Amino acid sequence: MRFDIFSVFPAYLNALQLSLVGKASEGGAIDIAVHDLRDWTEDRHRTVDDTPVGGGAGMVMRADIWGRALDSAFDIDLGRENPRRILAIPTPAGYPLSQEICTDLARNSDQIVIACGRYEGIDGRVAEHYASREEVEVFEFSLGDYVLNGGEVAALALVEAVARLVPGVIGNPESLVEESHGSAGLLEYPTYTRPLDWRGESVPQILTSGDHGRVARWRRDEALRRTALRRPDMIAALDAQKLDRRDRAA
Ligand code: 6GU
Repeated sequence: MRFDIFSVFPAYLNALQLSLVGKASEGGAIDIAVHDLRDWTEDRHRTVDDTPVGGGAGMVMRADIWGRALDSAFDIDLGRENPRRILAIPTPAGYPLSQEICTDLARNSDQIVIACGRYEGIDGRVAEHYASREEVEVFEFSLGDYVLNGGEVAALALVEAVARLVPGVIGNPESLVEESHGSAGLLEYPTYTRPLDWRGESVPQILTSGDHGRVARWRRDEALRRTALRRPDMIAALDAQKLDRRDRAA
């Protein structure tokens, strides 16, 4: 899996050299290239934006510059026939990013090109143009209902969420199964470690009982309670067939 990230603040993406994602890219399971959008400008001031047509506040990033930059990434030979290439554009006006989408991207895509906008965003023709090219799928995505100043933080989130699901990136695939937004459709239950007493707070006694059945039931109850409180939308979306009698009582 190859990631190409375009930004006017490429240093923002230095964090990708750290931690698990950094190790995976050193080890060769994934490839990450960060590009400075200004490398595709043609004027002395390396201008990437202009005023919005029709008026309004702020500046809009120019389609001509984005087009040259993105073409350079989509021209890269990925060493296989008909690779699946994604153009991911972070925007608060995008489709909500989800674990399901990240899983699909990790398993089934060959290249994710991320176009990080700043200012009032990227000229709308860029998304339209690449959506009309049959070798590219466009995915305009949002992290949630709040506004960031640019796409860089969202790009970091997308790369980390997808890269950890690419086969061979996480050492222990078990750690992928029971987490929040996994197949159970519930938030994850709380976890604890030693010391068993800390500042007058003790670890729930059931967890030290050695009774695996009761531990599993307690965890499921906690996951349900937490999800009902924090994410009532997820409770409403639960498949009633997957709930047992104890779930309903809780
Ligand atoms: Cl993906 N981009 C920006 N600029 N703001 C956001 C976002 C993305 N997701 C939530 N807010």
